[in-house]
Amino acid sequence: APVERLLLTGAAGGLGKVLRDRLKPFAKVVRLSDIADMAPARDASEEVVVCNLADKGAVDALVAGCDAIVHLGGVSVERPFEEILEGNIKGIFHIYEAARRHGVGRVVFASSNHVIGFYKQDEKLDNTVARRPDGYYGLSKSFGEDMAQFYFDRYGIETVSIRIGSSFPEPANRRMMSTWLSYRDLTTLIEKSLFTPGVKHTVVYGASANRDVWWDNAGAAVLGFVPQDSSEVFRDKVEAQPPVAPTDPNAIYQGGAFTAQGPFE
Ligand code: NAI
Ligand code: 15L
Repeated sequence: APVERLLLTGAAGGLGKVLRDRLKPFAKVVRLSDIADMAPARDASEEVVVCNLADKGAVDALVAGCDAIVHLGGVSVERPFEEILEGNIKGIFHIYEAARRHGVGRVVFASSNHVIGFYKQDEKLDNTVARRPDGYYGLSKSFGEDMAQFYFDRYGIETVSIRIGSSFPEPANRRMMSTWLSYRDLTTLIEKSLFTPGVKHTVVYGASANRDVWWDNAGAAVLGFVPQDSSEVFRDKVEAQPPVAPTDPNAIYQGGAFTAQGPFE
Protein backbone atom coordinates (compact mmCIF):
# COMPACT_ATOMS: atom_id res chain seq x y z
CA ALA A 1 0.00 0.00 0.00
CA PRO A 2 1.36 3.44 -0.77
CA VAL A 3 2.63 5.60 2.08
CA GLU A 4 0.26 8.37 3.19
CA ARG A 5 2.88 11.09 3.51
CA LEU A 6 6.48 10.45 2.42
CA LEU A 7 9.25 12.88 3.35
CA LEU A 8 12.01 13.38 0.77
CA THR A 9 15.03 15.34 2.05
CA GLY A 10 17.60 16.72 -0.36
CA ALA A 11 14.79 17.44 -2.81
CA ALA A 12 16.65 20.33 -4.49
CA GLY A 13 19.67 18.14 -5.26
CA GLY A 14 20.63 16.12 -8.31
CA LEU A 15 18.87 12.94 -7.18
CA GLY A 16 16.08 14.79 -5.38
CA LYS A 17 15.02 16.54 -8.57
CA VAL A 18 14.90 13.23 -10.39
CA LEU A 19 13.01 11.48 -7.60
CA ARG A 20 10.46 14.25 -7.15
CA ASP A 21 8.34 12.79 -9.94
CA ARG A 22 9.44 9.19 -9.65
CA LEU A 23 8.41 8.84 -5.99
CA LYS A 24 4.89 10.16 -6.63
CA PRO A 25 3.36 6.70 -7.20
CA PHE A 26 4.66 5.54 -3.80
CA ALA A 27 2.78 8.05 -1.64
CA LYS A 28 -0.42 10.06 -1.52
CA VAL A 29 1.60 13.13 -0.53
CA VAL A 30 5.32 13.73 -0.91
CA ARG A 31 6.77 16.36 1.40
CA LEU A 32 9.81 17.77 -0.37
CA SER A 33 12.50 19.42 1.71
CA ASP A 34 15.89 21.03 1.29
CA ILE A 35 17.91 23.94 2.65
CA ALA A 36 17.92 25.32 -0.90
CA ASP A 37 14.95 26.64 -2.83
CA MET A 38 12.74 24.18 -4.68
CA ALA A 39 10.10 24.59 -7.34
CA PRO A 40 6.74 25.31 -5.69
CA ALA A 41 4.24 22.50 -5.09
CA ARG A 42 2.66 21.52 -8.38
CA ASP A 43 -0.51 19.98 -7.00
CA ALA A 44 -2.11 18.68 -3.81
CA SER A 45 0.19 15.66 -3.80
CA GLU A 46 3.22 17.84 -3.02
CA GLU A 47 4.31 19.88 -0.02
CA VAL A 48 7.48 21.99 -0.16
CA VAL A 49 9.30 22.84 3.07
CA VAL A 50 12.65 24.64 3.33
CA CYS A 51 14.54 23.21 6.32
CA ASN A 52 18.11 23.08 7.56
CA LEU A 53 18.88 19.55 8.75
CA ALA A 54 21.21 20.98 11.40
CA ASP A 55 18.20 22.65 13.10
CA LYS A 56 16.71 20.07 15.47
CA GLY A 57 13.41 21.85 16.06
CA ALA A 58 12.89 22.48 12.36
CA VAL A 59 13.54 18.83 11.51
CA ASP A 60 11.12 17.74 14.23
CA ALA A 61 8.38 19.86 12.67
CA LEU A 62 9.36 18.64 9.20
CA VAL A 63 8.94 14.97 10.12
CA ALA A 64 5.64 15.41 11.98
CA GLY A 65 2.83 13.82 10.01
CA CYS A 66 5.10 11.70 7.77
CA ASP A 67 4.94 7.90 7.60
CA ALA A 68 8.29 7.20 5.92
CA ILE A 69 11.44 9.12 5.05
CA VAL A 70 13.76 8.98 2.05
CA HIS A 71 16.79 10.82 3.42
CA LEU A 72 19.01 12.25 0.69
CA GLY A 73 19.75 15.64 2.27
CA GLY A 74 23.22 16.67 3.34
CA VAL A 75 26.66 17.43 2.00
CA SER A 76 27.27 14.99 -0.86
CA VAL A 77 30.99 15.43 -1.47
CA GLU A 78 34.15 15.62 0.60
CA ARG A 79 34.29 18.87 2.60
CA PRO A 80 35.89 20.16 5.81
CA PHE A 81 34.67 18.30 8.89
CA GLU A 82 32.77 21.28 10.29
CA GLU A 83 30.46 21.37 7.24
CA ILE A 84 29.92 17.61 7.28
CA LEU A 85 29.14 17.81 10.99
CA GLU A 86 26.21 20.17 10.40
CA GLY A 87 24.43 18.70 7.40
CA ASN A 88 25.26 15.02 7.79
CA ILE A 89 26.13 14.08 11.36
CA LYS A 90 23.74 16.39 13.19
CA GLY A 91 21.33 15.95 10.30
CA ILE A 92 21.03 12.18 10.57
CA PHE A 93 20.62 12.41 14.35
CA HIS A 94 17.81 14.93 13.96
CA ILE A 95 16.08 12.75 11.36
CA TYR A 96 16.10 9.66 13.60
CA GLU A 97 15.20 11.56 16.73
CA ALA A 98 12.22 13.09 14.93
CA ALA A 99 11.31 9.69 13.48
CA ARG A 100 11.27 8.26 17.00
CA ARG A 101 9.19 11.10 18.41
CA HIS A 102 6.65 10.94 15.59
CA GLY A 103 6.43 7.17 15.19
CA VAL A 104 7.94 6.94 11.71
CA GLY A 105 8.63 3.26 11.04
CA ARG A 106 10.81 3.27 7.93
CA VAL A 107 13.77 5.28 6.66
CA VAL A 108 15.66 4.90 3.40
CA PHE A 109 19.11 6.36 3.96
CA ALA A 110 21.32 7.52 1.09
CA SER A 111 24.61 6.09 2.30
CA SER A 112 27.55 6.00 -0.09
CA ASN A 113 30.27 3.82 -1.56
CA HIS A 114 32.63 6.19 0.26
CA VAL A 115 32.02 4.22 3.49
CA ILE A 116 34.16 1.52 1.89
CA GLY A 117 36.20 3.83 -0.34
CA PHE A 118 39.64 2.71 0.81
CA TYR A 119 39.19 -0.83 -0.46
CA LYS A 120 41.04 -1.51 -3.70
CA GLN A 121 39.17 -1.90 -6.93
CA ASP A 122 40.21 -5.55 -7.25
CA GLU A 123 38.54 -6.44 -3.94
CA LYS A 124 35.02 -7.84 -3.99
CA LEU A 125 32.93 -6.70 -1.02
CA ASP A 126 29.70 -7.85 0.51
CA ASN A 127 27.61 -5.84 2.96
CA THR A 128 29.34 -7.32 6.02
CA VAL A 129 32.90 -6.12 5.40
CA ALA A 130 34.44 -3.68 7.86
CA ARG A 131 33.92 -0.15 6.65
CA ARG A 132 36.92 1.84 5.42
CA PRO A 133 35.63 5.41 4.98
CA ASP A 134 37.68 7.55 2.61
CA GLY A 135 37.12 10.96 4.22
CA TYR A 136 34.92 13.01 6.53
CA TYR A 137 32.05 12.57 4.09
CA GLY A 138 32.44 8.78 4.12
CA LEU A 139 32.80 8.87 7.91
CA SER A 140 29.50 10.72 8.18
CA LYS A 141 27.75 8.05 6.09
CA SER A 142 29.39 5.36 8.21
CA PHE A 143 28.02 7.12 11.30
CA GLY A 144 24.64 7.28 9.59
CA GLU A 145 24.63 3.50 9.12
CA ASP A 146 25.48 3.05 12.81
CA MET A 147 22.72 5.49 13.72
CA ALA A 148 20.28 3.45 11.63
CA GLN A 149 21.33 0.21 13.37
CA PHE A 150 21.02 1.83 16.79
CA TYR A 151 17.54 3.22 16.15
CA PHE A 152 16.46 -0.22 14.98
CA ASP A 153 17.94 -2.06 17.95
CA ARG A 154 16.70 0.47 20.48
CA TYR A 155 13.41 1.65 18.96
CA GLY A 156 12.52 -0.72 16.12
CA ILE A 157 12.71 1.92 13.39
CA GLU A 158 13.60 0.08 10.17
CA THR A 159 16.12 1.40 7.64
CA VAL A 160 17.58 0.38 4.34
CA SER A 161 20.98 2.04 3.97
CA ILE A 162 21.79 2.23 0.27
CA ARG A 163 25.51 2.58 -0.40
CA ILE A 164 24.95 4.44 -3.64
CA GLY A 165 27.74 4.07 -6.19
CA SER A 166 27.51 6.81 -8.83
CA SER A 167 23.97 7.81 -9.76
CA PHE A 168 24.11 10.18 -12.70
CA PRO A 169 22.61 10.12 -16.19
CA GLU A 170 25.74 8.35 -17.47
CA PRO A 171 29.01 7.06 -16.01
CA ALA A 172 31.42 10.00 -16.27
CA ASN A 173 34.67 8.00 -16.20
CA ARG A 174 36.18 4.51 -16.08
CA ARG A 175 35.67 4.11 -12.36
CA MET A 176 31.98 4.78 -12.75
CA MET A 177 31.70 1.90 -15.23
CA SER A 178 31.77 -0.21 -12.05
CA THR A 179 29.87 2.10 -9.68
CA TRP A 180 27.13 3.46 -11.94
CA LEU A 181 23.49 3.28 -10.79
CA SER A 182 20.85 4.30 -13.30
CA TYR A 183 17.98 6.50 -12.16
CA ARG A 184 15.58 3.71 -13.03
CA ASP A 185 17.43 1.19 -10.85
CA LEU A 186 17.75 3.77 -8.06
CA THR A 187 13.99 4.31 -8.13
CA THR A 188 13.27 0.58 -7.97
CA LEU A 189 15.74 0.14 -5.12
CA ILE A 190 14.04 2.91 -3.15
CA GLU A 191 10.64 1.38 -3.84
CA LYS A 192 11.81 -2.03 -2.56
CA SER A 193 13.46 -0.33 0.41
CA LEU A 194 10.21 1.40 1.34
CA PHE A 195 7.83 -1.52 0.93
CA THR A 196 9.68 -4.79 1.69
CA PRO A 197 8.46 -5.94 5.11
CA GLY A 198 10.83 -6.73 7.95
CA VAL A 199 14.03 -5.15 6.67
CA LYS A 200 15.31 -4.30 10.19
CA HIS A 201 18.53 -2.46 9.22
CA THR A 202 19.63 -3.73 5.84
CA VAL A 203 22.72 -2.45 4.04
CA VAL A 204 22.73 -2.70 0.25
CA TYR A 205 24.91 -1.45 -2.56
CA GLY A 206 23.34 0.84 -5.11
CA ALA A 207 24.75 -0.27 -8.45
CA SER A 208 23.25 -1.30 -11.75
CA ALA A 209 24.06 -4.64 -13.41
CA ASN A 210 27.48 -3.42 -14.54
CA ARG A 211 29.99 -5.84 -16.04
CA ASP A 212 32.82 -5.27 -13.55
CA VAL A 213 30.94 -4.79 -10.28
CA TRP A 214 32.95 -4.70 -7.06
CA TRP A 215 30.04 -5.55 -4.82
CA ASP A 216 28.27 -8.77 -3.97
CA ASN A 217 24.77 -7.40 -3.57
CA ALA A 218 23.12 -10.27 -1.70
CA GLY A 219 21.57 -7.69 0.63
CA ALA A 220 19.73 -6.11 -2.27
CA ALA A 221 18.58 -9.50 -3.55
CA VAL A 222 16.84 -9.99 -0.18
CA LEU A 223 14.78 -6.93 -1.08
CA GLY A 224 13.91 -8.49 -4.43
CA PHE A 225 15.96 -5.86 -6.24
CA VAL A 226 17.17 -6.96 -9.67
CA PRO A 227 18.93 -4.13 -11.55
CA GLN A 228 17.71 -3.63 -15.11
CA ASP A 229 20.39 -1.34 -16.51
CA SER A 230 24.13 -1.64 -17.14
CA SER A 231 26.96 0.83 -17.75
CA GLU A 232 28.05 -1.39 -20.65
CA VAL A 233 26.08 0.70 -23.16
CA PHE A 234 28.42 3.63 -22.35
CA ARG A 235 31.68 1.66 -22.60
CA ASP A 236 32.85 2.96 -25.98
CA LYS A 237 32.18 6.56 -24.98
CA VAL A 238 33.97 6.21 -21.62
CA GLU A 239 36.92 4.31 -23.06
CA ALA A 240 37.44 7.08 -25.62
CA GLN A 241 38.62 9.20 -22.68
CA PRO A 242 42.38 9.50 -22.09
CA PRO A 243 43.74 6.57 -20.04
CA VAL A 244 44.00 6.92 -16.26
CA ALA A 245 47.51 6.50 -14.84
CA PRO A 246 47.85 3.34 -12.72
CA THR A 247 49.03 5.54 -9.83
CA ASP A 248 45.87 7.68 -9.98
CA PRO A 249 43.54 7.02 -7.00
CA ASN A 250 40.75 6.76 -9.55
CA ALA A 251 42.44 3.59 -10.83
CA ILE A 252 43.28 2.13 -7.40
CA TYR A 253 40.58 2.72 -4.83
CA GLN A 254 36.86 2.05 -4.93
CA GLY A 255 36.33 5.58 -3.60
CA GLY A 256 38.50 7.03 -6.36
CA ALA A 257 39.56 10.66 -5.96
CA PHE A 258 37.74 11.04 -2.64
CA THR A 259 40.62 9.08 -1.03
CA ALA A 260 43.04 11.90 -1.88
CA GLN A 261 41.02 14.98 -0.83
CA GLY A 262 42.23 17.21 1.97
CA PRO A 263 43.71 17.96 4.37
CA PHE A 264 41.58 21.06 4.81
CA GLU A 265 43.57 23.77 6.61
P1 NAI B 1 23.29 16.87 -4.04
O1 NAI B 1 24.44 17.54 -3.38
O2 NAI B 1 22.93 17.29 -5.41
O3 NAI B 1 21.99 16.99 -3.11
C1 NAI B 1 22.05 17.06 -1.71
C2 NAI B 1 21.05 18.10 -1.26
O4 NAI B 1 21.13 18.21 0.18
C3 NAI B 1 21.31 19.49 -1.84
O5 NAI B 1 20.18 19.97 -2.55
C4 NAI B 1 21.62 20.34 -0.63
O6 NAI B 1 21.09 21.67 -0.71
C5 NAI B 1 20.95 19.57 0.50
N1 NAI B 1 21.57 19.90 1.79
C6 NAI B 1 22.88 20.05 2.07
N2 NAI B 1 23.05 20.44 3.33
C7 NAI B 1 21.81 20.54 3.88
C8 NAI B 1 21.33 20.93 5.15
N3 NAI B 1 22.15 21.31 6.15
N4 NAI B 1 20.00 20.93 5.35
C9 NAI B 1 19.14 20.57 4.36
N5 NAI B 1 19.53 20.21 3.13
C10 NAI B 1 20.87 20.20 2.89
O7 NAI B 1 23.60 15.30 -3.98
P2 NAI B 1 22.91 14.10 -4.80
O8 NAI B 1 23.85 13.64 -5.82
O9 NAI B 1 21.54 14.45 -5.19
O10 NAI B 1 22.87 12.98 -3.66
C11 NAI B 1 21.75 12.79 -2.82
C12 NAI B 1 22.18 11.94 -1.62
O11 NAI B 1 22.68 10.72 -2.09
C13 NAI B 1 23.27 12.57 -0.77
O12 NAI B 1 23.04 12.24 0.59
C14 NAI B 1 24.54 11.91 -1.26
O13 NAI B 1 25.51 11.87 -0.24
C15 NAI B 1 24.00 10.53 -1.61
N6 NAI B 1 24.81 9.88 -2.65
C16 NAI B 1 24.73 10.29 -3.93
C17 NAI B 1 25.47 9.66 -4.92
C18 NAI B 1 25.35 10.01 -6.37
O14 NAI B 1 25.99 9.34 -7.17
N7 NAI B 1 24.57 10.98 -6.79
C19 NAI B 1 26.43 8.60 -4.56
C20 NAI B 1 26.44 8.24 -3.17
C21 NAI B 1 25.64 8.87 -2.26
C1 15L C 1 29.09 10.10 -3.77
O1 15L C 1 28.90 9.71 -2.63
C2 15L C 1 28.76 11.48 -4.19
O2 15L C 1 27.63 11.98 -3.51
C3 15L C 1 28.56 11.60 -5.68
O3 15L C 1 28.59 12.98 -6.03
C4 15L C 1 29.65 10.84 -6.45
O4 15L C 1 30.89 11.44 -6.21
C5 15L C 1 29.66 9.40 -6.02
O5 15L C 1 29.75 9.27 -4.61
C6 15L C 1 30.82 8.61 -6.62
O6 15L C 1 31.57 7.99 -5.86
O7 15L C 1 30.95 8.58 -7.84
